[in-house]
Amino acid sequence: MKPIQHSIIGLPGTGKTTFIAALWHLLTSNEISSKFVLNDLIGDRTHLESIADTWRRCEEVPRTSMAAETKVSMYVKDTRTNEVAILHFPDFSGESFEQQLLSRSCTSEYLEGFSGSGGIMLFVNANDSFDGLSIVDTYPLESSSKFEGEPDLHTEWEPNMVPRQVNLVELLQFLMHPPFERCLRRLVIIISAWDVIDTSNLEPIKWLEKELPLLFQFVSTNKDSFVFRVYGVSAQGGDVNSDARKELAMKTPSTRINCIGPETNPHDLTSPIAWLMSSE
Ligand SMILES: Nc1nc2c(ncn2[C@@H]2O[C@H](COP(=O)(O)OP(=O)(O)O)[C@@H](O)[C@H]2O)c(=O)[nH]1
Ligand SMILES: [Mg+2]
Repeated sequence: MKPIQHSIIGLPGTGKTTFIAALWHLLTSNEISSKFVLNDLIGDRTHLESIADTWRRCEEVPRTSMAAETKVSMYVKDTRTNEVAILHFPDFSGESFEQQLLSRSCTSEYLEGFSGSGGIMLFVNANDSFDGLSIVDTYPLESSSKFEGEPDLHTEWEPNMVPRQVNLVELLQFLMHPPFERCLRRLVIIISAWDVIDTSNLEPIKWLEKELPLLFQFVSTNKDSFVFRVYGVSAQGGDVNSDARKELAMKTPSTRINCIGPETNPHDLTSPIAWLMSSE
């Protein structure tokens, strides 16, 4: 049996914890068929049970603080090949990625996560309408709130001063240089909160190309470092802080999940990970 560590990259609020919670529910409930199933229960499941419980109640999962970072493990069996694997996912806090961008250094645990044969899930949130605003867009706002001629006292750089896609490209670029091993990595880009997209047959890859063109261009051109797929995922099924919640709560929980992209059934959240594990 091979233990596989998949790594997760994503800034705060991009749907990482909600994805893991929905995945755990899907694997433990057997409500729908999926590309892989749970083979056995291993390890400490306290964190998984707790976030999946919240998810089942149609509530927002708690924010993952840096202190609450955990690695979760799932012992699964591929339903097509009967191969078994232990999947490890670190539920990193988004702030730890911001910290990495600020200090240009990472923890040994993060480095180790990229040393095996596992793939990467990179999260972006479709509900993030402010990304891509450039200094040209924000200048009128900023200049009206300042006295003319006032010097800009803010000199220290922070990740939120540039669009999030710039930070994501930077995080991927780190993986292409030592101490990370130079190799071809499988990467799935998960566009979370896909339910906010109102164009029903838009392909997730097209959304990425239009909304995050820098990230799209980066992964498309660095073919010797990344082979990628894009999925649109609604792990919650909708906005649980809106009127939609009542309707969501009446559904069989796993059917709230939507996963749009290559080779997937509509509710099968295991498809992106199954591709990370496959060798096709
Ligand atoms: N509409 C919608 N919102 C979502 C979905 N998944 C997550 N969110 C929201 O996105 C925010 C961040 O989610 P979370 O999983 O905590 O992100 P993390 O910080 O990356 O772990 C929360 O406000 C969630 O309610 C979804 O499928 N649909
Ligand atoms: Mg989180």
